[in-house]
Amino acid sequence: MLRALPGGRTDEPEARAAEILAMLETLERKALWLSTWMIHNANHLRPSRDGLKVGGHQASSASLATILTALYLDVLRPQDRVAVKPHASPMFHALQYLLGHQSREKMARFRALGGAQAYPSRSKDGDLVDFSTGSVGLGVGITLFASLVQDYLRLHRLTSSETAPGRMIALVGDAELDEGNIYEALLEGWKHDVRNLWWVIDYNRQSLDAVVSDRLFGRIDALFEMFGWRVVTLKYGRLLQAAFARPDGEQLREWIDACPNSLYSALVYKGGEGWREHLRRDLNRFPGIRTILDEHDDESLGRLMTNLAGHDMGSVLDAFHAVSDDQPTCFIAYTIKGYGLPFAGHKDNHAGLMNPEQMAIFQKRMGVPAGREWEKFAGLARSPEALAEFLASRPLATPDGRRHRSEAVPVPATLPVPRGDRLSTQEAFGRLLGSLATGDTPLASRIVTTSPDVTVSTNLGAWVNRRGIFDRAERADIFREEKVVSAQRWAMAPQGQHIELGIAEHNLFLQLGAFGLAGPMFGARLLPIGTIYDPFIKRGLDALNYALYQDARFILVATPSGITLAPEGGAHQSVVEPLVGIGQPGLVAYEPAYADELAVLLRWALEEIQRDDGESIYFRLSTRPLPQPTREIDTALSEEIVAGAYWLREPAADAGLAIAYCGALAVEAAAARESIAEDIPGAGLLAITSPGRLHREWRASLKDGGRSTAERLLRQLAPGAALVTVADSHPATLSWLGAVARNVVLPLGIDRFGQSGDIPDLYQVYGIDADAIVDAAARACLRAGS
Ligand SMILES: Cc1ncc(C[n+]2csc(CCOP(=O)(O)OP(=O)(O)O)c2C)c(N)n1
Ligand SMILES: [Mg+2]
Repeated sequence: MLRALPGGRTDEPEARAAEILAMLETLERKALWLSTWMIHNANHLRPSRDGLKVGGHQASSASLATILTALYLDVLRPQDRVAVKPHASPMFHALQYLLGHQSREKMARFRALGGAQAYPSRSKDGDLVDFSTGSVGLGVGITLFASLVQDYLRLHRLTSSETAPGRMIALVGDAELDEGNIYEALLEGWKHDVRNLWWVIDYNRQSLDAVVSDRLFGRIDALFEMFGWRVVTLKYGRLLQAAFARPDGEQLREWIDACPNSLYSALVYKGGEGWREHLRRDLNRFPGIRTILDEHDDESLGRLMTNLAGHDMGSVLDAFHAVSDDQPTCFIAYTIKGYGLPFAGHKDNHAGLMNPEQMAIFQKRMGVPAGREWEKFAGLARSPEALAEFLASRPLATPDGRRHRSEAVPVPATLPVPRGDRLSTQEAFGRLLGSLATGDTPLASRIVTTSPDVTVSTNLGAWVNRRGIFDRAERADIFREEKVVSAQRWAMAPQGQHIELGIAEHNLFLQLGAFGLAGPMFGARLLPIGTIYDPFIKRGLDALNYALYQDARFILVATPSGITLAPEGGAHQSVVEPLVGIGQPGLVAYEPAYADELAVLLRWALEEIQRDDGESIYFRLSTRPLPQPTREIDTALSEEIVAGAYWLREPAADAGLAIAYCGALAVEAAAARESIAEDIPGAGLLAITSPGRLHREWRASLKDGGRSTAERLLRQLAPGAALVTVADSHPATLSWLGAVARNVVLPLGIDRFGQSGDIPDLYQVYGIDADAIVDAAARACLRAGS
């Protein structure tokens, strides 16, 4: 047997190897105790103020005790990055505590404000956590995209190739494999030939509700192999293997292999007596089995029958250390949910908590003296000095090298404004990126774009033609070589700066999330820009939220949008996305109308995503060409554009009406203002570039007593003036503006599914054309006057 040695060396003397194994087994025992105690303390000992169950997952943590101990205390190197199964958080924190990177106070405050988080969190738990997890499936998927980012950085020579690449590792619950995003990621990863990826499946055959189907896992290994992965199955531990090698031992193996998941789980729970009863019934005719049964008392029989390889430190270490190449590897580790705890194997144990009596028995069994529950080494067979020395020798003993700071990429003071009589914001975006692509600037070299098969239709073509598509290998553009005329040049090379994804929006957001963490995770900052059709943000919304929860920084360009996309019809016309833009933490949304606004905003966004306290940016763009204003944007105006609003037409002093619009409705809003000029002279025309930014600033001002941009602008109107708001999205996007300076608001927008049509028809049917605005203005003025 290959012995586990620090850093995977196998040439040290046997005795040393055995000592390391024993140390790891000892510390695994302590980690199991601490994780269980942490949850017990939170639920039974910490005073409750609200009567809520605090929760925590003792069984799920125990399931990964051996694997996590092996990884964190032996296998991992500083450059490796891990997504830990969310409900193994306590076990993860316990191991960090043993390594000296987590405090006792934070563990004692597990799931309390400021304490260790319920699920590992990059932003809340700090440097210990590589990838946040919580929404199952996403932590798994992002490791794949992170491996692609690592390769991208190395091939672009943005990070050193002197150290070996890190392994991107996901610890995966078996029921987590029901999440479809995992398969979307697998497929994409295969296309991009990802490397250095390990997915370790905690095959405890249980989900939250039940025992998982026996049939599923018959398929899993074949599935991974189909995608070019190596599959390593860790099924039986050394005790069971020794039993199988005895006379009639094969019968025992066959019996376990044929044992349905639910029976195996039930017997794990029942213990030795249950095993004996079933084995006697089924295998008593084999003398070798009778001998085995006679030799084992109930307790040791239970230990034998649950000796799965995922709880056998030697087997786990062997499997991990045996992988020395970069082929993606799936480890299927057979484990037991709640291993070593009284509810092991019980189908209802997912949220189960040991009661105080069970805990007292467990404490005794673990040899932990009362009052010394939080101590690192209390009750262990080894001396504290030897254990401390061992821990200090581990590759992850120092926390260095897990989080990097990277230099900011300089952004020019202005970007050239795309010119033209009529331009859409989407066209302007394509031209802005196209012109950035021509420059040999640090900025251009750090931009990376990506799109789920809508590169061309979101206008990234000019950028891609100039900067190329990323691929590990050089691949020619065959159409070009064959002299077939096309506007798109799609040569692929390791220097390419665009990642072409298949149509899976979850993958887009996981890819943006991974690119957006390149700085802190790998030490080289990238400025990611992803394009998508606006309505399909919903398709990947959880992955977007997940990327932002980790404070990944990127620019999302969503185009086309709204019913303005007219003939494409209701399935493609977005309605609620601007509300996501307002409500989504970590994201600031903009919906500019004009090319010059977008030039200001894109420049600002490239800086904002680099600021320590910055955020990611979402641009909602349109394909509708609009006549462009002739103006120079000065500093004051560009500040207002970034702040979220400015007067396109200033209101007269004490005007009784203003029309506030977003994006492409600039045309209708201006036309409506013209047509009411005679009846209501001096009405203001308020361009809203960012409802979300305005809203947030307004709310903050209510606390700090300052005056927000929205209030400053709206106070230019007469007190109680009428305000018509109009947006190609749900009316709630802007209706709140009425509360800022107590205007009488009449909100127009879309609150039904769209349909095919042209812009005049659709704007009329959905009540956002100039006539509807005029009508609304009249009604709002009446209400304001009454
Ligand atoms: C997207 C999502 N849906 C539902 C849940 C609730 N949930 C948490 S754990 C879990 C079951 C996980 O089972 P498995 O992955 O096998 O983990 P283990 O058996 O190790 O606890 C579920 C449904 C979740 N966290 N995320
Ligand atoms: Mg499970």
